[in-house]
Amino acid sequence: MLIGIVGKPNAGKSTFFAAATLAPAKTAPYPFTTIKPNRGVAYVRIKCVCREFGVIDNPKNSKCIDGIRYVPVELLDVAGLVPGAWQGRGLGNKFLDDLRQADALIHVVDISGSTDFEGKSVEPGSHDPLEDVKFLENEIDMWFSQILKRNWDRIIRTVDVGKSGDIADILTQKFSGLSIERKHIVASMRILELSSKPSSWNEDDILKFASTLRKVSKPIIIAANKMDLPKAENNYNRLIKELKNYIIVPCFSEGELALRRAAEKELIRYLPGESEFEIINDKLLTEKQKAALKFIKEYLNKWGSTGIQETLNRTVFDALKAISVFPVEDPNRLTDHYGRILPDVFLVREGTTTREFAYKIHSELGDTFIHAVDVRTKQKLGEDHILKDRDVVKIIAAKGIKL
Ligand SMILES: Nc1nc2c(ncn2[C@@H]2O[C@H](COP(=O)(O)OP(=O)(O)OP(=O)(O)O)[C@@H](O)[C@H]2O)c(=O)[nH]1
Ligand SMILES: [Mg+2]
Repeated sequence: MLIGIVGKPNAGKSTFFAAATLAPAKTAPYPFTTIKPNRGVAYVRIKCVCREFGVIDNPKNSKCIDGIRYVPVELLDVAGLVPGAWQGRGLGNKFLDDLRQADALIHVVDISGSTDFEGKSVEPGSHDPLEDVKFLENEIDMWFSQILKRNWDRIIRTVDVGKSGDIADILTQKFSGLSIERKHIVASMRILELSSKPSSWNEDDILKFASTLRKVSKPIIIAANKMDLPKAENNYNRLIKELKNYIIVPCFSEGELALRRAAEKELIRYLPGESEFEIINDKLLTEKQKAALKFIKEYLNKWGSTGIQETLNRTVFDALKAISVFPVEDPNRLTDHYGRILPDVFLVREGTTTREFAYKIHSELGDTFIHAVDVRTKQKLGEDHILKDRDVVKIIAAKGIKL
């Protein structure tokens, strides 16, 4: 799963990225600090099944701390987006190109309103973050609609000739580089009740289709960042009222980054997503660090967490509707071929079947799939069986494939 971090310059995208991944990323209080995208691994938190089965696990593709599994997802931090990016303004097209493979987008918004559209510092509260939400969506909609408009005459002709499939096939081809599937195209056409003859679509239909396709294929969740600054709370309350159907998470990226770095240096004990931390040794801290930690503690008391972990989890589980599935080779000992207990957990989309899951583990396992076994009930599951969240399964295949 690849999640893109987007937003205007100076909103705190790289700070969010660095806090979530602990990968080095340059951050600075001016626009266009990031030019080349940063790619790194972050983790979503889920309740592991180890306690339920009463085992001590040996995770391979993830981590387990105190019965909580941290499952990897990839993050991509890209350059800031300015109005007109779809026409090439700022670092426009490059930014959009970098996002092609993303499954979902986290929109980092400066909720304190202390940066303008171009990311320049302004009086806190003087810029309206609601405008940022609208402009970002519009940029991506325009980018999608350009892909269509540029090719529209050819799309009409290809559909008329009828050799390359129907309109959904042809549009799927046009968007194939953007991690967009046929089902997204079909769903968008159905929502808008669009005709299967592109010659009858007008300009407005194309725009609406682009916008719906964007919503269906690349869900956006809003990280209301810089919540620690003045004016942020007012703006946040206004946004959740105005944007009722959006997922909006209050975030303090700078605070999370400070906590993660302090935990790495063993100055504090802190697990991402927790509502508290513990100072290991007061004497190792400078006065400045103590003051910063005091400020962060007050923030956590008020907001419950820094919001970074919640943003990641809600992107994966609410926006992308993923579920977690644990494959094992030995259904009694819950081990893989090497005797590791509950080694892996995979994030897959809701609706994934056992055979599709087998393909996700290994293409050969998918090709030679016979059936699966539900480890809890020992029931046999056919290839079309739809998996549930936290399922533990054994895949039986024709050839012995080592998990
Ligand atoms: N007060 C506060 N400042 C923050 C927070 N997150 C980021 N910042 C500051 O905002 C400024 C911009 O942060 P970056 O992470 O470089 O922003 P960006 O969106 O990656 O910017 P570009 O790469 O230029 O597009 C830096 O000075 C950060 O320290 C936050 O949660 N609170
Ligand atoms: Mg940046």
